[in-house]
Amino acid sequence: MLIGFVFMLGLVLAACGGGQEASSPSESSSTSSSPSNTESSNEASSGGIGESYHWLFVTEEMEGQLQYEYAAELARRMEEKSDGRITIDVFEFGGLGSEVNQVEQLQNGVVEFAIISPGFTGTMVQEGQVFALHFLFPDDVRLTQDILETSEAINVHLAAKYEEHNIKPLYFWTEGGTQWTGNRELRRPEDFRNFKMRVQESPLMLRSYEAYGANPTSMSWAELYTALDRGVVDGQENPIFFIEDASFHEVQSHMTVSNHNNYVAMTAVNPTFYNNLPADIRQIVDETIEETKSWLFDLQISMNEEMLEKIKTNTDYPTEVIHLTEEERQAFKELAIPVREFFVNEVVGEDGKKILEMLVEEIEAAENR
Ligand code: 6CS
Repeated sequence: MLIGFVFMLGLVLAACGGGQEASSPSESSSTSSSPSNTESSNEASSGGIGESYHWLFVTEEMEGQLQYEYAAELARRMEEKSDGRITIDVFEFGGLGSEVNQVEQLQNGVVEFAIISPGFTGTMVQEGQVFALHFLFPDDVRLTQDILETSEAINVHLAAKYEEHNIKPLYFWTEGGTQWTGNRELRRPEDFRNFKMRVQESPLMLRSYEAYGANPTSMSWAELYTALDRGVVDGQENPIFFIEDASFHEVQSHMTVSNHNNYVAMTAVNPTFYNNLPADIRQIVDETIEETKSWLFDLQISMNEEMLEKIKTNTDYPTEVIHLTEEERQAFKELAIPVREFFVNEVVGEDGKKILEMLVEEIEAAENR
C-alpha cells in the first residue's frame, strides 16, 4: 500500500509538474494564455478553441464500486461533451493514500476532483458531521436524495463551511441506506454493549455508537477487512453494495438491514481550479454533473438490490440477514436523538446549530409532502 502510494504520488507530481498535458490549479494562468496552446493550464481564462484540459479525479472506492464507476462516467461524458478537450484520470482508492490524504490533495490542488465521504472530514469541517446523525434522514432513499438536492441547509450553508476549507462541493448524493454487519446478531441496542465498532474519522460517529453502549474506533476501510477477520473490530456500517464488494460479509456472521442512516458522499472540486475555469468549460462540468444524477441514482439502487440478493444466496460465506422491524428501529432511534444535542452543544457553534435546525425542518416538510 505504501509503495503503491509513493509510486502513484510520484506519477501525479510528475504529471502536475512536468507533463505536457496535466497541470495543477496552482500553476500560473500565464501558461495557458495563448490560444494556440492546445495543452494549457487548468487556469486558462480564455477557453479558446483548441485548449485542452487534463484533470485528476480521486475516489474512495475501487473499480466496480459506485464512486469509481460514477467518476469514470463523469470523465467519459465530459470528454465526449468537450470533443476530447477535457480528459480526466480517475483514481481508484489506495493509489493516492488514505481517504484523509485524498481530502488534503484536493485542498492543495494536487487533484482537481474528488468524491469525499463527509465522515473523513469530521475532524476539520465539524458541521459536515451532521450526516453522521442516525435516524435524521428518512429511510426512503429517493426522498433522501431529493432532500440532498434541494436542501438550502446543505447546498448553501454547509457547502459554505466546506469552502472555508478549500473544498467546493458540487453535488451531495446518497450511496444507499447504511447497514450493520457484525460477528454477532445486532438487533437491539443491548447487542452493541462493548461491541468494537469501526467507523470513519468522525468524532460524532464515535459518539453515535457510544450512545448504544458500543466501543467504537476510527480506521480507514483499507484496513477493515483484516481488522474484521482478526477480531480487531467486531463490526462496521456501510451500504450493502459496499459490504458485498469489499467482502466484509465473508468475515462477518450477521448483517442487519437497519437503515439507521443514509450514506452520503459529495462530488467536490478544488475551488481555485473551478473558479478559474473558462465559462464554457465550467458549464460542461456543471451540465455533466446535472445530467448524470439520475444515472447515478439508478446505479446505486440496482447495485444495492443486486448485492443484497448476492449476500443472501451466498452459500460459501453464509451471512444471516436481519431486517429490523419499525419497533426495533425505534429502540435505536430513542438513543440516537439525544446525540443531536451533543452535536449542537459540544461539536458545532451557532452556524452548525442553524444548519441542523434548518435541515430538520426541510426533512419534515419533505416527509409531509
Ligand atoms: O467505509 C468506508 O470508509 C467506505 N465506504 C464507502 C461506501 N465508500 C468509501 C468509504 O471510504
